Amino acid sequence: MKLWTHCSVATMATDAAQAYGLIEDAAMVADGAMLRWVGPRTALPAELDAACTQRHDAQGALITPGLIDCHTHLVYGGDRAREFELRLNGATYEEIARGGGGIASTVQATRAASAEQLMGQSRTRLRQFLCEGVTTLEIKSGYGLELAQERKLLQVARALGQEQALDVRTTFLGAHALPPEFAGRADDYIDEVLAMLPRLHAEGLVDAVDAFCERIAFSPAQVSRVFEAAQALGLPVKLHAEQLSDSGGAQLAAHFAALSCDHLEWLSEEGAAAMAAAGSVAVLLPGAFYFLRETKVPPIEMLRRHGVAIAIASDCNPGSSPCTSLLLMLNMACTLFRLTPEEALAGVTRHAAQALGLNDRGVLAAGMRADFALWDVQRPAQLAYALGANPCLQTIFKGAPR
Ligand code: DI6
Ligand code: FE
Repeated sequence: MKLWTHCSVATMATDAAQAYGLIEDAAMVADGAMLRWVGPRTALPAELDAACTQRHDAQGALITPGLIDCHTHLVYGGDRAREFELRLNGATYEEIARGGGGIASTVQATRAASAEQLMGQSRTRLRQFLCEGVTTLEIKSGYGLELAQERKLLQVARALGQEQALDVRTTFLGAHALPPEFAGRADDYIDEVLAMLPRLHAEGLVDAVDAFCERIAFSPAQVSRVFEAAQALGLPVKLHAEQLSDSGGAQLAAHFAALSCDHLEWLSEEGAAAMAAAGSVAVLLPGAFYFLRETKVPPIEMLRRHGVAIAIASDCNPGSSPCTSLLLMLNMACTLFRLTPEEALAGVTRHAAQALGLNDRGVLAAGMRADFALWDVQRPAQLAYALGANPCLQTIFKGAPR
């Protein structure tokens, strides 16, 4: 067993009296990949102390759960710097999408890239997340939009999880955009998505199913067909909902007991109530809000009032959030959306785990995974406060330093 002392631990446990579940002068014991004991050092049972063969002095570091990014499109080809220029010359994200740019241009670049090229480009991005204490990261497909191409993306995502010391969760986002070969035939493309899903699932490539419900993407009726297919396979669903307009996506997703609804700038009261009843997490993406220079802030107060859990994610993607820093998202969740630093940190730990349907992480407590990060800060709020600093000293994944 391994022991860490001379640290304070933000456990993020909900039953704790202290903000952040903070324990000053804490001790943590890991047994293999799991935590055996977390508490005040003075309360550590003597026999556990004696059983620890490896002892680590954390030198006063703050320890938090390993960070969890529950919404990324990390695997893609090319970039969209040209589109960034177009937008700065007056074009809007929606106009570019309708003109065949936007997601479609990334689809073209992604299809043209080999698995090795995608792996290289995506690994570079992933390493930046790893440097900031991320131990679990979700990756969506959705830039292939045909069976072999979606398979390529999901295989690259799985391979990244295998070669790097973190957990990658994969999400099939076949219903992300209409591929050019299906122009004007969205329902036919949904048929295609329904054909892809069971095959990719049978290959062990799919942990969850997502869709983009928006006037520039798919209608609630079309998303509904995808979700029915997911449900029939026993796969959990989540939805890109109410990002640019209110299309009732949150209610639809809640009807399918979605793990999460993501974006939510235009969420209605009915949508929030439905999410609360279904236990769906609200995943907020301040990077996309910032990068698209949106002005409509997600209804935070409404989410709080309905008791909807809030997670924060990077949405790492080439078009609306070319971002590889979850720490920066913590800051933006506070400055742009007015979350408290404690809510923001819960958003990349406990609630992010919930948004992925994982109940063995996101909180530091006995029986949970020994995934945690050591930070060179005195107080947890410093993680959300700094812009562009990376105070991560070390990350422990499944009980081992990486
Ligand atoms: N919403 C987003 O913000 C990303 N996907 C989605 O459905 C953007 C994807 C892109 O522009 O490439
Ligand atoms: Fe997204």
